Amino acid sequence: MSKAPSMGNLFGGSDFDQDKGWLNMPRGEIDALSAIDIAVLGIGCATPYPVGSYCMDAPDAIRSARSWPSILEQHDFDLYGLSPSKGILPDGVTAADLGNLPVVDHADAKVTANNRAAIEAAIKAILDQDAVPFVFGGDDSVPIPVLAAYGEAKAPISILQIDAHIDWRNEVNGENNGLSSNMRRASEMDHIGKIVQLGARGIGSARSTDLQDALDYGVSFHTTRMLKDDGGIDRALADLPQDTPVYIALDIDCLDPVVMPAVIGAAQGGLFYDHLVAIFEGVAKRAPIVGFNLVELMPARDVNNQGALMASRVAISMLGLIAKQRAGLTI
Ligand SMILES: [Mn+2]
Repeated sequence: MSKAPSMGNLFGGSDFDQDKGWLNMPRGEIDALSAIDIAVLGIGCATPYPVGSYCMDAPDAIRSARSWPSILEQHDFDLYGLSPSKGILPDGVTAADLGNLPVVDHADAKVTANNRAAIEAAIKAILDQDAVPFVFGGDDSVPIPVLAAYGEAKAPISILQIDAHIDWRNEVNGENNGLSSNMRRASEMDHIGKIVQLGARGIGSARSTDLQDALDYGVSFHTTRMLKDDGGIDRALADLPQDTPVYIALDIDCLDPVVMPAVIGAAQGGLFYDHLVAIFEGVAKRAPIVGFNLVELMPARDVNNQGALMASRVAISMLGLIAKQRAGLTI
């Protein structure tokens, strides 16, 4: 008996093929990526605060939001405009979904140390095989061990952070590696060079001393209000070193809560999808993208799957641009 198509299946639905990965990609194994350009990895948490990680189920929410069988081969107008394409990935570029790394959602110091070690080892394994790590978090503590994995071999690496919050707390209740501290920890890594941070707005966890420390380090900040000014995105990207490998750390709460309800701390006055597309394209024109994370999607707060669909769409835009770079195409 044939199964009647559901309304949900019309545009992806929720029942994608569990044997396949995000966007119906082939599944891959972390130690067997010899012919893979882009490696998708779900990492549900790294160093949660005692309240726990509220993003453990985000990777699967993103996968199931938009993963119908033919999607990778269909034309994407946001990526290719009116030039007929072979799909999101150009000829010769391959991607695989490695599934979810087994991490443990607990704030105990031994547990979080194990999480961070497992994450660092996994990302190192991906980098050693010359694939680009493409990470679905997880809360914003995930980028700390991800960035640690890059090491001196690839130095210097720039970071482009896009986030409503600057994440420069030294510690929160004794925890140094939590989601409020990722950019400060990154700034302490020898292989990290320039840090450009986009999208700060409203009142986050940052204290004035945190902002001052970041400015003293040399961070180039462009607040959401600055980005929305005429030419604001171009001015922001001009602060990113040309042709230096760049890691993109995207906290999905950079988006306005109107279009991204699925976050823990909704902050008014945020970015919209088109801003992110313009930022992504500008980066891809300027420097090779050597890694990407999308963190802080909180499915429990989602409304009509809108947040998961948005996260998936944003990630497709980044996937396509990294793929174009790997193929040597003009952005
Ligand atoms: Mn953040």
